[in-house]
Amino acid sequence: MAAGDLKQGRGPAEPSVEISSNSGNGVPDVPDAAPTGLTGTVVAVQANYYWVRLDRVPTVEFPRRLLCTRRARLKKVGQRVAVGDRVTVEEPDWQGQRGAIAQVSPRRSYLDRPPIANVDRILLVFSLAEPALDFNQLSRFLIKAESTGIDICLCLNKRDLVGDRFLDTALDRLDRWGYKPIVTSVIKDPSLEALRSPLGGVTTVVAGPSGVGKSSTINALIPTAKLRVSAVSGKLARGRHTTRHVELFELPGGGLLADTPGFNQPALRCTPEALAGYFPEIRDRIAQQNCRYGNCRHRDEPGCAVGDSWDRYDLYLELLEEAEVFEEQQRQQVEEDPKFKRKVTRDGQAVYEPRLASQRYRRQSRRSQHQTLDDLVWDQEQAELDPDELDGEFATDLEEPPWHSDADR
Ligand SMILES: Nc1nc2c(ncn2[C@@H]2O[C@H](COP(=O)(O)OP(=O)(O)OP(=O)(O)O)[C@@H](O)[C@H]2O)c(=O)[nH]1
Ligand SMILES: [Mg+2]
Ligand SMILES: [Zn+2]
Repeated sequence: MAAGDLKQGRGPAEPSVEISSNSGNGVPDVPDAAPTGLTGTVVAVQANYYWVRLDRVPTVEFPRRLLCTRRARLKKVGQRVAVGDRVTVEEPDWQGQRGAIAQVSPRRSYLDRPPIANVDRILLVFSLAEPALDFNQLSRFLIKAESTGIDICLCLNKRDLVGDRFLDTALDRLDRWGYKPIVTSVIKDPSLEALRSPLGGVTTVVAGPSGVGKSSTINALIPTAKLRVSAVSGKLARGRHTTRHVELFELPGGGLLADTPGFNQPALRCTPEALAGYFPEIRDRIAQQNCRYGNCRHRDEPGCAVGDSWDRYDLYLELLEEAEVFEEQQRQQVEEDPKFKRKVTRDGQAVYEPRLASQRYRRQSRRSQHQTLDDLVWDQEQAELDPDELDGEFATDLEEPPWHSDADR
């Protein structure tokens, strides 16, 4: 049985899916919310109200959570508030358990599905059986998670359903990919000791296919979370765009966890250049020796340091082809669209920017921009979005991963 740990090292991040270190949310770049004021973390959003968990309260009798509104000034500047945001709270009404968010700190990271700020880690849960471990699917989830630039902790659950031999073979294979998963059984060993250290003190999003035990895992770690556990494993509710609520639950020893609904096939949309950085095997080989040509796609180029003698090589080729098709489609689509213009950045990357248009157009087009140009176009108009439109809830789509990364624009 292998004790898990975190994957080492990162590849070059692709700009379009890179998690921004700045908020891009209209807040000046200050280290953190005012040190003298009341500070806390937004743990849930309900319509225009935000539940803030305060870092500390003046006396123990005071409530630790306040239901807050957002100051009109923040609304005016288009400052959105998301779950995970670090905020300063003013005018606390301790008896009524109310307050007002006066300031939002710059975000370290931002995921847009579900919308959560300051995520430190993705806990990727797969089950060893029921549903059966599908290495191809696991690989796609891993690569999608890698593309966010956020740390990944891989967990293989339902240990009780498989024998030692099966487990060892799976662990060997994942080791060759560069991952050392944590092996759990919520049913047999609900203490989940091995997960406490990687999850302690950080904000983690739990993701993975349906029925693998994500909600069960959170319930075992945080009994007060009381998340719904699906009776029939692996069955997805019918229908697309089901709206769900996102909430951060606090671990008894510190640290925050968010559940997400299961998805079965994440769509990877990235450039061919970025793809290689999402494979630890490629990163490791390149760290030891560079390919002869800087723009090597590691297919069959002369002087390639990566080669073809590794387990996921065929998958890499498959995804490379998908990435090339995706890139070409995006290029054609954008070039034919008079609403966008092509620009080349200082580091030679082609980016597409919306041409200036009327306020009316900008509002109407925002959603379609996101769907079609998601990973390619910087959404410079985010600040103009109605801030209450999406806060705290997210649309799910069976072809989309729940933790799709949207570079914080
Ligand atoms: N045998 C076994 N069953 C488990 C284990 N963990 C969870 N389950 C069962 O697996 C089923 C699915 O668990 P959930 O926690 O709802 O799975 P989920 O990943 O949250 O699923 P979605 O919400 O659909 O994405 C439930 O019937 C659980 O009781 C485990 O370690 N072993
Ligand atoms: Mg669940
Ligand atoms: Zn190469």
